[in-house]
Amino acid sequence: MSALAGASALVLGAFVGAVPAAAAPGAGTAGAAATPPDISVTNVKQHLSDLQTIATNNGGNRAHGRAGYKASIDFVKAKLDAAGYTTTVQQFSYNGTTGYNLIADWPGGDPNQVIMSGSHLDSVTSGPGINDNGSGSAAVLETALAVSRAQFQPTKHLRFGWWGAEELGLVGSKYYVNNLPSTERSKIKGYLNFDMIGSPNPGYFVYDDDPTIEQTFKNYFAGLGVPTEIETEGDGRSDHASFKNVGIPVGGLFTGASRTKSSAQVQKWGGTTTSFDRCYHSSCDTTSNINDTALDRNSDAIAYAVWNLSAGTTTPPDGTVFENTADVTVPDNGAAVTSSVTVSGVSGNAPSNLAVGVNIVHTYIGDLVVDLIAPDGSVYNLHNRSGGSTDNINQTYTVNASSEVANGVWKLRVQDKASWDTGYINSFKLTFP
Ligand code: DTR
Ligand code: ZN
Ligand code: ZN
Repeated sequence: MSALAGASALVLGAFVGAVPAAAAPGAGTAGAAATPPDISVTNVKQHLSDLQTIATNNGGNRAHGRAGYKASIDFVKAKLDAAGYTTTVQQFSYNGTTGYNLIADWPGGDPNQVIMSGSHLDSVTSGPGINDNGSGSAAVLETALAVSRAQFQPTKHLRFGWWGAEELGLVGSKYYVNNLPSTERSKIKGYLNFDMIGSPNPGYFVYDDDPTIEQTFKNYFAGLGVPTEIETEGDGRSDHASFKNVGIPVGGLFTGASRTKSSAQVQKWGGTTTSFDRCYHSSCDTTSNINDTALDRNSDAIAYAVWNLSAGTTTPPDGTVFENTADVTVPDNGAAVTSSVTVSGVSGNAPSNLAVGVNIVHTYIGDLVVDLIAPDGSVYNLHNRSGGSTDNINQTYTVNASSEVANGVWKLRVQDKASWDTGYINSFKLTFP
């Protein structure tokens, strides 16, 4: 049995979720939020092609109770077993037929802090369900495989799920949650849902549920320069509702279904003022019903969220630190310049004692005005032309930022407002105690 071969089990309805004790094999990247890898859209599309073949070979669909669904479960499970996951197939019965959930645990991480990502794997009976929801299933699969390839060992425990019978009313995910003892439910610190993330005429929607998860996804798309909108029709419309209903923080991404893209949205995202997915729940929901750019961006967003949200809240002794050490020249008697840090994975608001580390190299600090700018644009003045000919500012300011949401882009703004002396921002650091 190779070091990577995973253990697996067929569970007939007991709860699923005990965290395997053994650590993942290999050295891996322990603890901090190492940079997530790029998720290969080529690999994701290969999974979609395989799911298409499964549907074609099994009556044209992958619906609950049909051969194509069980073949889809077996396909995903085989890849995860080979990648070192501990997989469990959970059976349930609905409409007189057997349904299946697939749960995959990545060995290691804090068993009391679980970050779970999931997608429904079933299609409707009228077609192969490649966007709905091969797209989410394939992207989550490829992210899980990327975790294995990286031998990623985050602070928190990673779990992945593929749900049965979502199209019949979130049946599989409800069964999973309802069979989790409350002690196990409380260990799930976040559930990320991905249902239709490759729509041919895509929008970029972020679920407006848990603020930390929402901000994490928004940070990712902000980094791409891609505008997002809040998902307004999502409540209750997919598997995240099963988790939200028992108090588990949820979030997710969506590129749209049968609703029509507005002209304002066309301005924002391109495409046409037609439905986001004209093949929603139709036989034409095939591999040609996918926008590769949307699939690629959302696949990378999944990896970004998994890597960042699993970094852990076990605050290091000196607090959770976000720092930018890039030098930024401050023009003499000129325009203001900024240094930014993106805060993510910190729940709720910033503290009343936010530590703001400022290091500015300058030969006359009496020229300088220095401000902290919160993500919502609020200005906190740190230094206002005092100090005369003193050299350099190297100081930690304590700011009461308790009215500010912690996650988002924070900026240090510096302006030189008198002639003859110059300098640069050497570093900007925020410490959340
Ligand atoms: N219910 C999903 C598709 C769907 C429709 N609206 C939303 C909003 C958010 C996520 C998913 C959806 C399905 O048909 O599988
Ligand atoms: Zn559907
Ligand atoms: Zn769906």
